[in-house]
Amino acid sequence: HGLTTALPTALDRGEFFIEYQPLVHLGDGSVRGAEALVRWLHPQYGVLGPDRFIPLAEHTGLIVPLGRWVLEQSVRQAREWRERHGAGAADSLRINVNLSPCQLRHPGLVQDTVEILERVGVQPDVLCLELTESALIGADDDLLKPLRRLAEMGIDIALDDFGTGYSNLANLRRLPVSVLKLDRSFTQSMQQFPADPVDLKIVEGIVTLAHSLDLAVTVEGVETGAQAEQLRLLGCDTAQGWYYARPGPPERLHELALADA
Ligand code: G
Ligand code: G
Ligand code: MN
Ligand code: NA
Repeated sequence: HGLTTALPTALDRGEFFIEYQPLVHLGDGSVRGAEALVRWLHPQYGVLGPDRFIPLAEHTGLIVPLGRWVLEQSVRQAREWRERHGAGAADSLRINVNLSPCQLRHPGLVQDTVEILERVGVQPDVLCLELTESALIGADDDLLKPLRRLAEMGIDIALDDFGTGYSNLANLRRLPVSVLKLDRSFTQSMQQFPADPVDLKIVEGIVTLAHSLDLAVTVEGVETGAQAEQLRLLGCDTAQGWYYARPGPPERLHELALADA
C-alpha cells in the first residue's frame, strides 16, 4: 500500500527525524544520556512511529541505510551535547541507538560504525547499541562476532526489553553485553506501593545477577515517582520514561542536562 511505495525514497527526501528520550541516573537524578527513537514525517499521514515502518524497512532492506543514517545523526547529536555542556556529568553523555537484527547480519556493520565514529570525531564510548533479547536468543557465533568487535572497541551493548524473552540466564555470559534494559512490564508492576512481592523478588534477583556479572541495569517505562523510588531501592542504575520526559527534540535534552548540571 501507500507506505510500501513511499518508504524507499523517504530517506532521500529527508522525511525521517529522531526524537530523544533522556536516561536518568536513579541515584542522583542526573541525565546520563538519551535513547534515539526514529520517526517518519509522512507527507500525507503525518508522524509515523517506528512500529509502523521498521518492519517494512527490515523487509525491504532499507533498514541498513536508514540505520546508518540514524546512527550518524545520533552520534553527531551526542557530540554536540558533550561540546555544549563542557566539563561535568554532561561530559560523558551517551547516546543509545536501536539496532535491528537485520543490521547485525549485514556484513558492513562494524566498518560502517567505525567510519561514522571517525567522520564525526567521537570516541566509541559515546555509543550504546540496543538489541532486543529476542534478537540475540540463540544467536550463533557468526552473529556474535561483529557484536564482540564493537564491544571491544568500547561501545556499550544493551539487551533491550529484557525479561520478555525466555533467555537462559546463563546465556548472558556468552553475550558481549554490558547493560540490561528491563522491560516496561516490570516497571508497570511497581505501580502500587508496595509492589507485588513476587515481582519485587524477580526484579531484585535480576539486579543481583546483573551486578554480579558487571552489567548495569536500566529500567524503561517509568511513569511515576513511586515506581522510580521502588526501582532505585531495588538497585536499578538508570531509568527512562515519561516521569522524566517523553521522547522529544534534541533541545529538550540540552535543557534537562543543563538543569541538573
Ligand atoms: O518510538 P517508540 O517509543 O514508539 O519506539 C518503539 C520501538 O521502535 C522501540 O522500542 C525501538 O525498538 C524501535 N525503534 C525506534 N527507533 C529505532 C531505530 O532507529 N532502529 C530500529 N531498528 N528500531 C527502532
Ligand atoms: O526500544 P523500545 O521499544 O524500548 O523504545 C521505547 C518505547 O517505549 C518507545 O515506544 C517509547 O515511546 C515508549 N515509552 C517511553 N517511555 C515510556 C513510558 O514511560 N511509558 C510507556 N507506556 N511507554 C514509554
Ligand atoms: Mn530500545
Ligand atoms: Na525497550
